Amino acid sequence: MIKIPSSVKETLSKPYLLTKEQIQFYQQNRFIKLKQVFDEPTITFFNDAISQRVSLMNKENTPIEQRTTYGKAFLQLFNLWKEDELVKEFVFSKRLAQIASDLMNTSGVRIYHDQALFKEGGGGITPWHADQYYWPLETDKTVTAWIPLQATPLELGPLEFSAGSHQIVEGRDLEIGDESERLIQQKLKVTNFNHVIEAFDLGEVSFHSGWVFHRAGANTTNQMRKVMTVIYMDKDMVLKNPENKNQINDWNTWCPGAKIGEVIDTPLNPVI
Ligand SMILES: O=C(O)CCC(=O)C(=O)O
Repeated sequence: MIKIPSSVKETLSKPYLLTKEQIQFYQQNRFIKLKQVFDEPTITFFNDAISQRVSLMNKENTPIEQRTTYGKAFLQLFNLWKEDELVKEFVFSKRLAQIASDLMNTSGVRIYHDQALFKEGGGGITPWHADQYYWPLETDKTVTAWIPLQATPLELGPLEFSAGSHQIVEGRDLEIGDESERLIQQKLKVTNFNHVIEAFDLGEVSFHSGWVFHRAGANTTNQMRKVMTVIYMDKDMVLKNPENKNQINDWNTWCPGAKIGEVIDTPLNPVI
């Protein structure tokens, strides 16, 4: 069995100190990109581990041109931490969880779930959307760590943000697809929110909250854009009455057994 090198283990738990300005930036814009969250050996090690797990879990075999816009955006595999002890160490990284908690100003965070999002060579755009439309969660204290497993230039389709757009309510109720891309883009055009489209260095990680609008460009290369994500919520997050079929599905899938009006404290949602 492959073991995680001790220096990589240390990196996963080493604190990453945020400045007051960085926390303020996140609070205002509801996203932040942080450089050097992980070093090269850590990314290389988990690129291998996560890629292997994705290969084992992936069941998509429809040719890309025959898929929907959502299907063209990425291969999407969930809760790798349940399947793989190595990947679990990464998803349960105290360094990442501490950043998530500090940005949201909570006393701790729980895992909502994790996802690998592998945009294939020739893969399409990820349409504009806000994640929390899918989540039966009472407050906006939610954040996704988006962790590229390689340096990610614009050609690979890095994540893009509409800075501060969590203030817009219109468009929140749209599923990811052609309509969300068109309507949200139209809406954002007539606002002053900055559309941030930047490459990611190796080891750079972004954090975005549940209601901020974001998208990604197409992957115009013939190389996979490999990304791991971890979705955190406030450790005191309460389950709300689901408002749509996606939220019912999320309840059954990511926090089965949780009760409406109570803190979500199931075996799938450990405090990190
Ligand atoms: O990786 C992508 O293309 C999209 C990611 C995303 O929308 C998310 O992590 O919330």
